[in-house]
Amino acid sequence: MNNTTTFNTFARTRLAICVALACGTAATHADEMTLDTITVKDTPVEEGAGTGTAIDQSTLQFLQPATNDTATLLRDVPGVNLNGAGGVSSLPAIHGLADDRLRIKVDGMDLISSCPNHMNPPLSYIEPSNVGSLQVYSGISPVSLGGDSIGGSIVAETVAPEFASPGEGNLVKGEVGTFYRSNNDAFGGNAGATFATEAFSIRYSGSWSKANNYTAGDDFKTTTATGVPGHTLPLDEVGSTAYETQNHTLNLALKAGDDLFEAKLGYQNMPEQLYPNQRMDLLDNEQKRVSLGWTGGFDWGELEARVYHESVDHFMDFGPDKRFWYGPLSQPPAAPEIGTPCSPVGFMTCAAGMPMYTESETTGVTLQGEYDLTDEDLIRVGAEYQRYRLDDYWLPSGGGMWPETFLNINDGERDRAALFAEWESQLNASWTTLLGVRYERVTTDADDVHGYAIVMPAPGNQLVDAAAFNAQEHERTDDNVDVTALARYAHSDNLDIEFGVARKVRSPNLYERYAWSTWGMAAAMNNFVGDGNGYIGNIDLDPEKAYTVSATFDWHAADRSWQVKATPYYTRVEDYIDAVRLAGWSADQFNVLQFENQSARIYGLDLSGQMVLGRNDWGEWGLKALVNYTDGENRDTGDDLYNIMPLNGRLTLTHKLGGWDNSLEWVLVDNKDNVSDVRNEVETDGYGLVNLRLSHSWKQVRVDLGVENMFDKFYVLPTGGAYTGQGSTMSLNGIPWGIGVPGMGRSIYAGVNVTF
Ligand SMILES: [Cu+2]
Repeated sequence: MNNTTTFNTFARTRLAICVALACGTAATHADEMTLDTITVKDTPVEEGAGTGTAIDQSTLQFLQPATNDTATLLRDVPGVNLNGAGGVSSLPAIHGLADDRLRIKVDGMDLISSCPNHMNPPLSYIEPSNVGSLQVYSGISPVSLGGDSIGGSIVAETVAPEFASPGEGNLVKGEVGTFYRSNNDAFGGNAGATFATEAFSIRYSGSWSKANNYTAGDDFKTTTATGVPGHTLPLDEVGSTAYETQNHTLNLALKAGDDLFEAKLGYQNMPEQLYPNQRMDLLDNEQKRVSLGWTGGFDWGELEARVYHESVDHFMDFGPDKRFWYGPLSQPPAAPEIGTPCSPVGFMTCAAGMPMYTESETTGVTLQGEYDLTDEDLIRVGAEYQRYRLDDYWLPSGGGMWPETFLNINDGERDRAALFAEWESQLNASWTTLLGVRYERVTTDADDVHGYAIVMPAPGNQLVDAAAFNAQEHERTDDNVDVTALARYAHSDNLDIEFGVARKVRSPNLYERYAWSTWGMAAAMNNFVGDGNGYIGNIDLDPEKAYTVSATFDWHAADRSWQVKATPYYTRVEDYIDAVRLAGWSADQFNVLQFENQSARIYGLDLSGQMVLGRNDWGEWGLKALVNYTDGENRDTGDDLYNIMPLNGRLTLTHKLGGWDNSLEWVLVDNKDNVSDVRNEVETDGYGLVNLRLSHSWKQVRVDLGVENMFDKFYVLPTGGAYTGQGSTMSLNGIPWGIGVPGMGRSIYAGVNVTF
């Protein structure tokens, strides 16, 4: 068994365990349970049946030089699209559900974004070059991998420990890599080193990357903001898209008989990540994490335990592009040079700073066991506990934002305790079932707050709002029950069918419950969706409850030389946390909204296929295709849900010859005219992009060369939110409404990786 082996869905967790064990002791066990072991060749993305998709090493290697944003490694997975954010932290969406609605695990930890703009989502802590495995459960994810989420699950692991082969002495190996991308002068490098004996393994890996703002495609140099006559913004350079980040990990592993002990330490230092769709920029993020794990094999099955701790120090203020005030609209300004010093230039003046701090501590314990009931039945039980503490406060500065410190979330607490059980059963040669139930208790709380002012004058109703918040009981306890039932049916050598139903529950996050200020400026700071609006929390929010039914039909040749998969799905979410209008709401502008439970439904279809075209003197040729369709509606208001990707597809021609591995991609996206009215979401035009990727591998050297957006097409990201990347952002409508964030223009990239 190796990494190019795809298992059926239910054996998927076993693959994860196998990867964690470097396919050692668990391999035999996993093989036993594998009903249908399929080796997929010549395809960068491995697709399991239905819910699970493992992204293989060749795809990871193929995309690594093109991106520092780990979430973008998921771009070929059916049902997944990416919501634009900062340059290294886009938010994956599965079937229209994103962010906290998904369960994203990094090395077994349920990491939480600690920022009122969710600038530090879980995958931003793992650099693409250090991703060892990435698995997506886009349909119904088993309760053992879900919890406190209503969409799918993403399981990311850093590179698994390697041990020396018996009798071959110590293992010493390393790698170094570097890349450059032309559009935004992105440049960086990574290095890794492993030393291992047969029982002990230590691996360090580190990476650094830095990029300037990117430029949009060449069709337009400027665009006129809708509804703001004469006000133009320079859009060739997309403001607030630069970044710089550094990641280090140290992984230790010890093998003793059937036991594996692991310690994983991580450190991130991110000096800058600017945001084109938020009013603030990340100007420092420091994360420290440690995860200790033990996996033991027994006659009856296996046991896995983990303890982890993470601390995050996050700081936001205005990056260089947001420090300018454009002046009166009667005097449209010339395009300011990015990075011009802060002294007044012409009629422009400087925006004062607004220092904002977010600090969190997360501690977790997980225990999971697998018990072999019979040869055909397996029971998986587990318990999890997570303790999360959050402080979000803004130091006094100028412009009404003083003299005290604004307490946005004061001593926030969110604790989860969960128990689950799963029963996996092979009924006969063609039927497998998985039944799971999970109970989770989520308790949230926060202390009393105050704004910048504790006596009059206090702009924005701060005294009244704080008093109203403080008068309420803050603690809330949710008892959440998840149930999933999945079945897989192997109809013939050419057709597999998998189907399932699930109830999944997610409790509100701390910002959704406890962000308290109705002041436009303060509310605009609480926004995880990048739409430019302000949000007010709601203590009385109930957990979201999603009921999903989905099926996957997988037609294929017996040897998988061709394959077509279709996954229709339908989800109804009771108490979906959407936003509602408040007094003063108006069309075609930014507004202050409040979180409210409503009813929503999402349906759609993922279609994917691949075929071998043939082989000639010039190599092996193949074709892959992918189509995603999602439709989301608020059932209470009839409004469309926010940030739903329009119909989109991808056609890829693949080519292999000797050490060459190449592809030509054609990405097609439809117009977006189903938009959220309550959020004044901007419509976007359809577009097509062409990407070319070439790679050549020798024994120790790999070279990648490619061009993305080959024809330098101008386009606007359909789920990239509102462009707020330039000018002073503190006044809710001081920046023009109606502009989406443009995507990147042509970019040529090159990467080299050397192993030794
Ligand atoms: Cu932030």
